[in-house]
Amino acid sequence: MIPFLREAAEVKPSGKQLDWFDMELYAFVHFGPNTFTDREWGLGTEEESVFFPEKLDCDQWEEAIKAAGMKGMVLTAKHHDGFCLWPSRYTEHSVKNSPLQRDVVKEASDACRRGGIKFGFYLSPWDRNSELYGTPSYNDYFCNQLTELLTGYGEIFYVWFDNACGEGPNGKKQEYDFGRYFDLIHKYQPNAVIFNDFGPDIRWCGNEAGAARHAEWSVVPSELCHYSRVQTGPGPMAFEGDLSYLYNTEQELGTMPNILYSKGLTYTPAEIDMSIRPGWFWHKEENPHSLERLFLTYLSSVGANACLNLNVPPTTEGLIDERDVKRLKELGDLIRKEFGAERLACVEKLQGEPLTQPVYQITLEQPVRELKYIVLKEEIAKGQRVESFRITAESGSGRQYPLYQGTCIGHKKICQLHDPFALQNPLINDSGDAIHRLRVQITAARDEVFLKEIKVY
Ligand code: FUL
Repeated sequence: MIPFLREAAEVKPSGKQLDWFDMELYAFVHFGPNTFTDREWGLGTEEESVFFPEKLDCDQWEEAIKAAGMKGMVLTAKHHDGFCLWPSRYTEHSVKNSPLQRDVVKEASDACRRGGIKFGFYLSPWDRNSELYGTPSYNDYFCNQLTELLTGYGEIFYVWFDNACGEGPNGKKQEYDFGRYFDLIHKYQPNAVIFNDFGPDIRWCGNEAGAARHAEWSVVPSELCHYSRVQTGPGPMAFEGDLSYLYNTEQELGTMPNILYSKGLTYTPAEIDMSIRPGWFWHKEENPHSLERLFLTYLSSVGANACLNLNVPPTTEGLIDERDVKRLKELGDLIRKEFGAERLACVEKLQGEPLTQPVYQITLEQPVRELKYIVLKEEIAKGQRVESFRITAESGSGRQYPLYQGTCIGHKKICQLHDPFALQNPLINDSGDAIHRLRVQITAARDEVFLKEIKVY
């Protein structure tokens, strides 16, 4: 074993990253002047009077979100237009000068607490309204606003920074002082995870289409996640190559060829962010995506070592659109139906296998002709280690056949074996020979493997 791979296997998540991973699915809420002007990016010149959600009811948001099984809400406290959903002391461009005259951040965070889900916020550093934008004083302004949000709304689980850096009203771009922003969060909300395209705690997956990579490693080169804490020395080929080209959109990030060239590794898992509709903000003409698309997104994000931040935008009335409410409920119902009851089985680790290639035998209590999913989890508190695995089935007569091949496992890998939307699912085994046993064989790992869970559905 190359010693560096052992070191890579030891790269570990923080406690708050583990808590975040367990949330799996939570809601983005894009709301602001854009909702009323039918835009995606506001100009910053909108009158405060446009913002008037007459039926605003954050409990209705919370209920809709919870029906999908989501465990948190991330509200756009300020989008690129600079309008604040809370009455900030540092600008006039906020709810305080709108006909609403209410604090939306307070109402949303209170609704989350009442409903037992977590609350976090998105704060756009790009501000098309502030006259200070593009000058060093803007960082002070931004820190003041950030402090208001960190200190006035109870426990915050997540601070989501948009990396967009466009021009402000004076035509200048801003140099963001992210180090200073992060320090404030560490000071006031030490349990909050921070999202930014390049870490420190959570990184962007590189697309808004809902897809994780085939191998979505949480352990990635520091060349990509330069805001995260580096936990290893340089890879064995670090000085024979260069990874400075790495960007979130690369297909391979944490895979072996890259980590061997890296100057050091960080633990920075991916979030998949996507909207339930085509736009991030609500537009009357848009409809929610199909249940099929949303469920497949769930499988390809939560089921591929990432979390899903699914955006649900309130309407001009200040309510989640009934079409979206219905879709969220359908999604929650389907997830509960597909993963509500696992098959009883006895899992044993076979003796005598190499530590990096263990084999687990799963004996089903009742033989079955069809399986829906096999869900695997690694003990990620010990690091992410599995590089590849295969699953085989064994019939009563001892016949063995392949079921699935995969790469990463990490927090959770959902191996999909059926299509819940097909009119008739082809039986995995139509020979009349039911499946009695399964074998999960790890074919490569960076060090000793610790699987936490194998569940069969
Ligand atoms: C992007 C923004 O420009 C979009 O408007 C949206 O907020 C998305 C989540 O992030 O960078």
